[in-house]
Amino acid sequence: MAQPCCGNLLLITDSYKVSHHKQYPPNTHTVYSYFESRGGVYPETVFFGLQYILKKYFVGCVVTKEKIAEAKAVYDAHLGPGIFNEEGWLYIVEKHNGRLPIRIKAIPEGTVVPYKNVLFTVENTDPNCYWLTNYLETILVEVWYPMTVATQSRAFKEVIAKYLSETADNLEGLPFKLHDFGFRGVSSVETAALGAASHLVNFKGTDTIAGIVMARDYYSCPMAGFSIPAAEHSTITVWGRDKEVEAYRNMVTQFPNGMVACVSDSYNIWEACGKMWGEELKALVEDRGKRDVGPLVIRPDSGDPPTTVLKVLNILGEKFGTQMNSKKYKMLPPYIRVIQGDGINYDMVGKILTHMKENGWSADNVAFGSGGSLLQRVNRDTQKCAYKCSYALVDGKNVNVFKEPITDMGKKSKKGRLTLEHDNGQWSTTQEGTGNPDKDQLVVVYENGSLIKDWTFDEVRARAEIELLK
Ligand code: AOY
Repeated sequence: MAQPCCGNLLLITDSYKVSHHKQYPPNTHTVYSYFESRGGVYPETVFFGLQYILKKYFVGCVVTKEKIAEAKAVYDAHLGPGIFNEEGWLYIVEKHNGRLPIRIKAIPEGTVVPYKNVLFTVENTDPNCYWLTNYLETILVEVWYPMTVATQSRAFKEVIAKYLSETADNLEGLPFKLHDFGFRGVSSVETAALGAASHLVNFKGTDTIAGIVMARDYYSCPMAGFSIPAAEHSTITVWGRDKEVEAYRNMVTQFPNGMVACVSDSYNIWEACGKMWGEELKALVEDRGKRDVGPLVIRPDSGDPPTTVLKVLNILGEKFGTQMNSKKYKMLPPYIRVIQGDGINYDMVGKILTHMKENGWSADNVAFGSGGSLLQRVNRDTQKCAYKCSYALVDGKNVNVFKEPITDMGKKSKKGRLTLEHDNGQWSTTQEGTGNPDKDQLVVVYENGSLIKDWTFDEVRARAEIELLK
C-alpha cells in the first residue's frame, strides 16, 4: 500500500483549515501569504525542496470528484457534517479542470538568503478561491525540512572548508568530507529522500540511496552521490574474534582496486590499527599505494571522537609513516585514510578538526559520516520557519494583513505584497508593495496547475556553493 493520503491533497492539511473558508470577511477576493525563516540557528538559509512538493502534490489535475467525495466522507465524520467546503472544491474541478488556481513565486532553489527575508509567496488567481491559499499552508511549510537540512549541511561544509584551507594542500576533497549515514535514523523513506537530497546540494558522498533517486526524479540529476564498498560490524565479527585479521585481509582482497572502508573497532581499535592493519596486513595496504588504487579507509566507531581520531592517526602514522604537506601539517601516506562516523554533529566536527590541527594533523586525513544529526536532529524551529498571510483584497480594498503579538515580537509578520531584493550583496524584503518589481528575485515557479520553473540539481548546487569555492 502506498503512503496514506499522499494521493489526495484535500486530506493533506490541518483539520482546522477545513473550517477556515467560513471565517474570512465577505467579499474576500485575494489571500496572499508568504514563507520565511524568522531567525534560528544558522543566519543564512539555503532554499531547497519546494520543487519536490510542487511536482509531487501540486502539478496537474490534483482535484477530482472522487477525491472530493473521499475528503467529504472523512471530514463529515471527523469534524461534523457541513463544515467541508465541497462546493468550493467542486468549483475547482468544474472551472479549472481540477488544477489549483494558485500562483507561487519563490527564490530560485539553492539560493542562500539571510533569515527574516521572504522565500516564497502564494496567492489565489481566481477570486472565488481566496480560501485555498492557506489551505495549502501545511504541505508548503513542510519545505522547512529539506531547507533546514540543506542549510545545516552547508554550515558543516563551511567549517570543514575552513580547516582544509588552514591545514590542507587544497580543497579538492571537500565534496566527499561529509558522508550521509542517515537512512536508518530518519522517520520515513520520504524523509530520507528529502534529507539526503538536501545534503547532496552541498556534498557528493551518501549512503542514502533514496536521496539519489529523488535528485534524479525531481531535479534531473543522473547521479547525485557516490559511495564505496565498506564493512559493517557484522561482516567483520561473523568471522569470529580470533579471525578479525582474516576479516580485514578479506576486505582488501575482495576489493583490491578503488577505495574500501573498514570499520575497525569491533574489539580493540588500537590493536586493529597497530597490530593488524599496521603490522600483519601492512604489506597488503602498502601494495595499494604501489598500485596507486584507492586508499583503505579505517573507520573507528566508538569512543570520544576527538581523542579516538587523534589516537588512530598517531598509531597509523607510527606504523605507515607521515609526510609534511605544503601547510606544514602531517599527512598519512595516500593509501590510508580515516573516516569518523560516530557522534558527528556540527559542533563535533569543529572539535575533532581543532584537536587534529593542534596536534599537527591536516584535516585532509579524515572524512566524516553523519546520520541522525544530519537528517533528523532538526525541526521547524531550527530556522523558525513560518507561513503567514500578509495581504488581502477585501471588498475591493487592499488590506495589509499582519500579526504583532506583544507577548513575542519575534513572531511579528510582514505586511502587504513583498519583494525580495538583492543589491550589491545585500538582501532585503520590501513590504506593502513598495518594492521595485524589476529587482525582485522571486520568480513564478507555479501557476494554475503548471510548474513554471524546473530547476536542475546542477543549478541548485551552483547557487548554494560556499564562498571559498566560488
Ligand atoms: N556506511 C564510506 C562509505 C560508507 C554506513 C552507512 C550507517 C561507509 C559506511 C563507510 O565508508 O564506512 C550507514 C553506517 C555506515
